[in-house]
Amino acid sequence: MNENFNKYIASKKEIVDKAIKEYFSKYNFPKELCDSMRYSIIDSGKRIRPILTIATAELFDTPVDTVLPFAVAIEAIHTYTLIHDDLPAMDNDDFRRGKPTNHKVFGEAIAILAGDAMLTEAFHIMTEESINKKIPFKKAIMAINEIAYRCGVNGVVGGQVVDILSENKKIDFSTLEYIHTHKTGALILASIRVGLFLSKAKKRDFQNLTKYGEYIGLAFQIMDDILDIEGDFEKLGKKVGADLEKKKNTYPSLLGIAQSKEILKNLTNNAIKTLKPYGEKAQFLKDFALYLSSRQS
Ligand code: GRG
Repeated sequence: MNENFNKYIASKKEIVDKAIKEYFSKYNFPKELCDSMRYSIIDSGKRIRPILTIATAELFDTPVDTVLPFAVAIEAIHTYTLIHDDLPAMDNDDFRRGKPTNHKVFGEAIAILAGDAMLTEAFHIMTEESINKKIPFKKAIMAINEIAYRCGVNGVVGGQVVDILSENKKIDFSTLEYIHTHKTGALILASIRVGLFLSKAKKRDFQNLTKYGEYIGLAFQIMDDILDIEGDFEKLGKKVGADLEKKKNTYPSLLGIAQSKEILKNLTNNAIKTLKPYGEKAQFLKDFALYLSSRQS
C-alpha cells in the first residue's frame, strides 16, 4: 500500500484509539465489568469500521470531531459482537486480537454482561454526544437508526443466527450470501452510511457509497474465509482453520479457494468503480478496498 494510505490509517487509528480510551476510562464501578470492557476494546483491533466512518465523512468535508462519537460507538458494537461470538455457546474461541478471549479471563457471566454493556453504552455515547455537540436532531436520529437497524434482526444478529443454525448443514449459496452480508457486511455498511447521514451527502451519494459498502462488506468476509485457510496465527491474532473444524459454510468450502479469490477481486473492482464520481478525493476509500482484499490480519 502507498505511503499516504498507511499514514491516513495510522493517524485516524490514533484518533480513534485515544477517544476509545477516554470514553471507556470514565467508568470504574463495577470494577470487574469495567475491566472486562476495557480489556477487549482498548488498544486492540484494526479499527476498520471507525476509520471507514471518518473517511466517508471526510469525503464530504465533515469534521472528524462530528463523527468521532459514532465511530467509537460502532467499534464498541463490533467489540461486543466479538466477545459474544467467542463464547462457549457460540464459537468457543480461546484467542482474539492476539490474547485470551474475554470469557477466558473474566468468566462467561462477566463476558456476556461486558458485551451487553458495550452495546448499550454505544447508544448512550451516540445520544449524549449528539446533544453535547448540538448535532441536528434529524441527522443524529438517522445515524443512530441506521446503526440500530443494521445490528439487530435485519442485520448482524440475524446473520449470526442463520450462521449458527447452518453449522454442520449443507446450505445453498444464497443462504451463505445472507450470512456474510448480515453477520459481517451490515456493520461495515452502517459504518459508511453513518458518515453520510452526518454529512451533506445527496441521494446519489447514498446510492454510490451504499453500493461501495455492500461490495467491501462482502469482500471483507470472503477475505476472512480465505485467511482462515491461508492465514497465520501470529498475524491474525486468532486461530486458523476454525471454520473447517466447526464445519462452517464459507466461500472456499462452497466454491473452492480459486473461485473465492476471483469473486473477491471482482467485488473489489466493483467497489472502486462506485467511487469514480469523487475522483482523487476518494483515493483513500479506493485504496481501502484494495487493502481489504490483500490484508493478512
Ligand atoms: C454475537 C450478535 C453476534 C454477532 C457476531 C462479528 C460476528 C457476529 C462474529 C465474529 C466472527 C467473525 C470472525 C466474523 C468475521 C468477520 C469479522 C467480524 C472479523 C473480525 O473483524 P476485524 O478483522 O477484527 O475487523 P479486529 O480485531 O481488527 O477489530
